[in-house]
Amino acid sequence: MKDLKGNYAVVVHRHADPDAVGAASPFKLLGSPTFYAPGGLSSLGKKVAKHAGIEFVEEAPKEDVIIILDTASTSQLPGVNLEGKRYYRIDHHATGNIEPFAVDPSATSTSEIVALALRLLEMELPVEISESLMSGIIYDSKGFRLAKPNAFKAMEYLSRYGSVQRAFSLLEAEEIDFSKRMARVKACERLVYRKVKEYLIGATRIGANEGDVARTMISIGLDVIYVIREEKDEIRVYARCSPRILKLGFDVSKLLKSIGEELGGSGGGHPGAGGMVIPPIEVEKLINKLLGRTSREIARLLSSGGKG
Ligand SMILES: [Mn+2]
Repeated sequence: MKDLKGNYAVVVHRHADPDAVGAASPFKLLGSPTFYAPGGLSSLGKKVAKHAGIEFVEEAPKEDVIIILDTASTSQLPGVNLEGKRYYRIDHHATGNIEPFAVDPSATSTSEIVALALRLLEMELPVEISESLMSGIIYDSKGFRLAKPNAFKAMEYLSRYGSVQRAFSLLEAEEIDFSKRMARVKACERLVYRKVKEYLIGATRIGANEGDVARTMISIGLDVIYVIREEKDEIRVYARCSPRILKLGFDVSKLLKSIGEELGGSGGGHPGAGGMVIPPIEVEKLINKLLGRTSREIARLLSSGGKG
């Protein structure tokens, strides 16, 4: 592609993941690209970008030639206008409103498509590029669980130039920071829980990191958790559910909507994750109400045989 000789843009989707970033990495070997992530990078995406030695700008590209990676639709590219530009979409997503250039829906990752093209060109790769591409393949194939022969063909080529082990370690989450660990421990200390048959429901209070605390409480074994955060003139409640209780037909958003309205506020969300904002009340009372109503709802679902 003669377009890749001079200045051009490489663009990845919002919250770009290791596959998008991995697929972008070898372009730094071709001409003088600028890398754009108009919707930012995910935390693992950042880790891979750092490893690859590329910096992304969080804005819309200015260049006339654009390589679009791992992105099928303009809704994934906030603020980007493709009109009048020469663009090339390299991707493994089948459907979207961006004209395809090299799109293979049978590939498990965009990194795989890019790696196989480099393999055809018999490119010798720097170690950080081969490892970034491998991490993209590993990430999107869910650790090879979804991989097809071409993913291994790409891995065979890439592993000549880098370490598979380092590619895996790029995908390990960063160490949890102190404030998060502190919030998790406090949430456990303040946990109030009840057992309803074989289900565990609970509530806790915390001043920050509600989302992480809620996920942690589900991962330690609760089926429904309410994380309460008291602010100056309101109380916020975050809720999460286990897949186990969702199978029963439990919908926490309905419950929070009705309790929220009763208490002069509002609530909603999805069956498995919801929120509620209400005027200040005594937290003990609120916990009793949340757990009481949740127990009754579970009992009702169990007696009606679920899904009702
Ligand atoms: Mn992908």
